[in-house]
Amino acid sequence: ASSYKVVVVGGGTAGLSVASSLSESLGNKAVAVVEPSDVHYYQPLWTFVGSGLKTFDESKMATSEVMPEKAQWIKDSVATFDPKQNTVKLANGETISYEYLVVAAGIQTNWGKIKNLPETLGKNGVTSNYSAQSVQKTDEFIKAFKGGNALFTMPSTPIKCAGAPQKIMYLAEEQWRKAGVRSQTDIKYFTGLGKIFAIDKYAKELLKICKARDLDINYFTDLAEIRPESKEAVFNVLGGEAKGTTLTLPYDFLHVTPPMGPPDFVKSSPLSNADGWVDVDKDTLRHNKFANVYALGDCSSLPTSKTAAAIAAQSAVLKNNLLGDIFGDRKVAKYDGYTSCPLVTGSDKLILAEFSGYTGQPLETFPFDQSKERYSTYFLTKEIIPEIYWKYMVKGSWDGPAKFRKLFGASA
Ligand code: FAD
Ligand code: UQ1
Repeated sequence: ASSYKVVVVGGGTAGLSVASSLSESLGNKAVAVVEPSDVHYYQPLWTFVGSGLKTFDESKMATSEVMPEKAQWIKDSVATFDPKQNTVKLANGETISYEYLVVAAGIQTNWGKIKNLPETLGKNGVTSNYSAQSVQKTDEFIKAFKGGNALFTMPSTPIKCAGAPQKIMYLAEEQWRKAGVRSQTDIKYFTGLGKIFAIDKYAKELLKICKARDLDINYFTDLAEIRPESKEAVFNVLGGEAKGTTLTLPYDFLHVTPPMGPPDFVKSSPLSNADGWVDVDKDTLRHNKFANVYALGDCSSLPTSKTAAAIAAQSAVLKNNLLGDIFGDRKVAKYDGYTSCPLVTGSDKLILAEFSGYTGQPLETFPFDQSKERYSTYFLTKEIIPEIYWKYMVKGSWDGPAKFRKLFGASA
């Protein structure tokens, strides 16, 4: 069996941000990245792709181009973990051994949990920005829409980028207004949760926008089924007076955010906690049972909201602590729960939520109130951060904006 100093499982945002620096520090072929996909996606761009503000091509890069030069790319999936033996087994049956393991396998989108969704996605007005296969359909269906009932959903499960299900609603509403079909259109948002956004500072502003733009927000209402023949969506009501009943509504346009959860192969492994996520310490990112295992990003148990922005901060902590294990030359670093969600509210404005998922307190970079809609933060998110991602983050040299926050002396 082949053997590596470090095996990284997953070459997405989290895996590459770790593997690039580690392979620089540890030398040629000391680090292996197990990643089955030929294509690497910058998923945060999909909000812009789904609204026609960026092209799909701008969101992708060949994996071969972003894979760190000194890392060994193993183009396969991990099937099982055996942390007692320090090995992983690949789908092709091969076993690989490691001294240190980093799990960065992302979150699993469970399309099949909504009845009829897999077969209706991308057809007759049903779409989702959460898939490379359907994100361009969102733009197509928004532009073709001639009025009627437009529904946007958010599930009750944890998801990546908790703001994305509503960002596309704001962008669609603006387009329909400009196209002159808004007055014939009823827009409804359904979330399985009890709030529009977890942090009140931003939720308050978002609710003002929804009110002003006549967007009807419904809580504890979780999409369960699509009936493509009658063009109806069926929701389970999870709270309030109608709890336990279902709600059936006609749609002409339906943007679905599918339920998500830990990847099956993580959930069924000895690495998972009771909820199925890789069970790591929230400060150090080290596994709670296996000391030579770390995890970060969407597949981890870290109790903060799952974003690329969070990974920038996590990655710096993980690399420090793992290299500390190897070289014994540095202090333990701790992750503060930083995460960010650029809430696009139109084609020229955005609310830049930045906060700690650990304290629930804002951790804003800039010395102005980021809960107000601005063009500057829109431009930053659409034009600057993608550059940062491709030039620095996948190369391991973007730790997030904490140093700018300290420089500007803004909040906390
Ligand atoms: P991923 O980047 O998804 O990578 C996981 C990798 O693991 C994949 O490459 C996959 O092929 C691989 N893998 C899976 N199974 C296996 C296996 N068995 N073996 C080996 N490899 C495997 N974040 C922000 O910060 N800001 C935003 O504005 C934002 N907007 C978003 C909008 C949308 C529509 C979406 C979908 C996401 C958005 N995000 C945003 C979230 C962000 O994209 C994710 O949080 C981030 O990509 C997670 O990184 P990850 O490495 O954990 O997972
Ligand atoms: C960020 O660092 C990041 O990762 C590259 C994102 O992912 C797309 C983000 O959306 C945001 C907002 C940040 C935070 C960066 C700054 C400059 C505030």
